[in-house]
Amino acid sequence: MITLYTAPSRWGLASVSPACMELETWLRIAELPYQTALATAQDLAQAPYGKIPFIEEAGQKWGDTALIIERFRQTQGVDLEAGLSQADRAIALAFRRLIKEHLYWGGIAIRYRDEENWQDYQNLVLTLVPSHWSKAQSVAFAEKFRQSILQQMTQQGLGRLSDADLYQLITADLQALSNFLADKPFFMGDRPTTLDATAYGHIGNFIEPPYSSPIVDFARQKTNLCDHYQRMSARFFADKETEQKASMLVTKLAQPLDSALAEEAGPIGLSMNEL
Ligand SMILES: N[C@@H](CCC(=O)N[C@@H](CS)C(=O)NCC(=O)O)C(=O)O
Repeated sequence: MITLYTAPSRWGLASVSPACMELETWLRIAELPYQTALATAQDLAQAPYGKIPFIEEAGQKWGDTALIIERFRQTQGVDLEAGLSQADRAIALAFRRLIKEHLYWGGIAIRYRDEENWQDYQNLVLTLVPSHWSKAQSVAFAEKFRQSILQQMTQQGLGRLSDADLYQLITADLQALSNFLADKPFFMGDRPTTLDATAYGHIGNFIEPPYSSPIVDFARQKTNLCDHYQRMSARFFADKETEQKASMLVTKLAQPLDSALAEEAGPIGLSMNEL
């Protein structure tokens, strides 16, 4: 059995890590059975390439989404690109790189560079921390993690840009994706391919979290990208949505009714009628 080491599921997303959500979606499109494990700080430190997602299979760990997918292509004979021409494969690969190597950093800026959003997002980073750590240790870990991610963004180059310049470049990526998807059900036509898994994991992580940013506003206005996100959720994650709604209901019913009702219902939140 494949174990996928991933980040927590929130806001209706399979994972708050776009790359983890991409790989989980790919496994579902490919219909490969897997189980998930929440990565801890220690898992991350020992992960191949020091990042999530990674998988464990038959006692061996494998890292990097693209390499894992390639490995499954070779070992399991799964090729989601089967039937695409060489030119279409090249286009799909270029879009995947655009999403993972460029657009991704726009999402990093929203969570890690914006002070207000970070105040909330750090709670998710803290889920990596073992429960026996003290509060001071945990807070220090979250801050160090933040600085390491922001440093990666500076080294990549996009971290050196002003918010206005970053907006210009990142929204151009979103516009290009929207133009390319146009009115097709999936990026490469009638069937989902790896690019749909990549786009789904990343676009979802822009539009679902309750973080304010002009980039998020722009993404939410791209109706065909939002519709693609909904289509992928309904087709591949209908079970997770039901699961999350059920666990939110239990949490809300455990709260005093007034505060549960006062809470704003997010994209997967419960409306007052559902309560
Ligand atoms: N190219 C890698 C990128 C993975 C990646 O960037 N993972 C992030 C979470 S989305 C991570 O582990 N960041 C922690 C770190 O860089 O220390 C893949 O697609 O698997």
